[in-house]
Amino acid sequence: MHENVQTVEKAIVIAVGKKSSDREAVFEQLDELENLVNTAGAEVIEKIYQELDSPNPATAIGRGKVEELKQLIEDEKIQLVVFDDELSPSQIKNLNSELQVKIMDRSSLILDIFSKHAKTVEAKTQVELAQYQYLLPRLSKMWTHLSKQYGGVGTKGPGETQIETDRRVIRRRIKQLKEKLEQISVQRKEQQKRRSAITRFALVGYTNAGKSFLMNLLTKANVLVEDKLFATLDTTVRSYRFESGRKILISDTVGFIRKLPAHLIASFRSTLSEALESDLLLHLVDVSHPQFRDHIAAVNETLKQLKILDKETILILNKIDLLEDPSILKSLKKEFPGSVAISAKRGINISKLLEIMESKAKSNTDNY
Ligand SMILES: Nc1nc2c(ncn2[C@@H]2O[C@H](COP(=O)(O)OP(=O)(O)OP(=O)(O)O)[C@@H](O)[C@H]2O)c(=O)[nH]1
Ligand SMILES: [Mg+2]
Repeated sequence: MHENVQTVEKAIVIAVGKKSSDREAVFEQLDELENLVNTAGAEVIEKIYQELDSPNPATAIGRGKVEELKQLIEDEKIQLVVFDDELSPSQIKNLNSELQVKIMDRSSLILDIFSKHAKTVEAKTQVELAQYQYLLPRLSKMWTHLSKQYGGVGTKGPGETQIETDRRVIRRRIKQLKEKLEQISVQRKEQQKRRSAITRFALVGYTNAGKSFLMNLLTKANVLVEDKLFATLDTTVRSYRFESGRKILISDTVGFIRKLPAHLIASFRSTLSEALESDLLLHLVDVSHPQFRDHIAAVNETLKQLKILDKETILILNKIDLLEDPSILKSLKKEFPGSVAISAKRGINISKLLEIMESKAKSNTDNY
């Protein structure tokens, strides 16, 4: 749906929070938003945090801040402003006409990244579905302003076709996309049925936790590993054989993030079906990240939305090579009993992890 990035756009990221908010957490969230903006191909020039008791219904930020922004946009030649929280259609409209630059919120930014990273037919179909679902409720307000407002990073606006489209056309397209995904999911179910006798592990976790790295280490799957958000948008399944000869399947899939748009999660059900259908989850966490506890909560929240509730889960504390002080590891083990601490990169504790996985696989098949 979007063109490629031609020039690096300059961006501002903004968060609005209550006076009582934990400032450190808010700035971490702004850092994450900056990371998302970079991943989408733009450069963050300024990070702004405004404390307000409640967001301004017209412009999210206060009147004075809007004026301040205008000046900054002019001085720094800013082309994009991204808000951490979801904006209402009228807020987008007002901000756009005041500031005369592209306005995005976290949801539309994530959608933009997904659309850029989608490679397979399945991922592309799911992203397109999510984009239309994001657009549909915003259509009435955004209608005449669509050309200016709905566009990804590095694009001037939507494709020409979108401007001309009306709801009916979009609804029809949504229906087609859903049918296409249904077909893909039937094929996937067939494959899954054929493999049902073997215990299946699904890697899940926050984006950039190291899922694909661990997948490659264990199975030589050769999936893409990158120090960027949402490197993986597909699902890869590979078999692994323990030294005893016992075989299991491991899947690697799309990572999660806080405030992942609900329609995006819904659209990705097909890709996530491997996790939905698995016997056990391997929940991988990057414990070197200062906000990793929030990451665990965000992943659990997403699993809940996907109705993956009581699946047996092994919590894997990854990237322990980056912990500065060994005493941190000790207290983490106390805090997360039953977890296993590893470094996929340095190969630390992998045999311990495999031992736990094998014993879980054994009791899983014994239950048949
Ligand atoms: N220092 C360190 N880096 C690691 C470790 N494991 C993975 N990484 C790095 O973390 C980054 C992200 O790894 P990926 O495997 O792509 O992460 P992912 O969880 O698959 O991320 P998404 O596909 O975006 O959801 C890469 O740069 C890896 O090299 C580890 O144990 N220690
Ligand atoms: Mg990955």
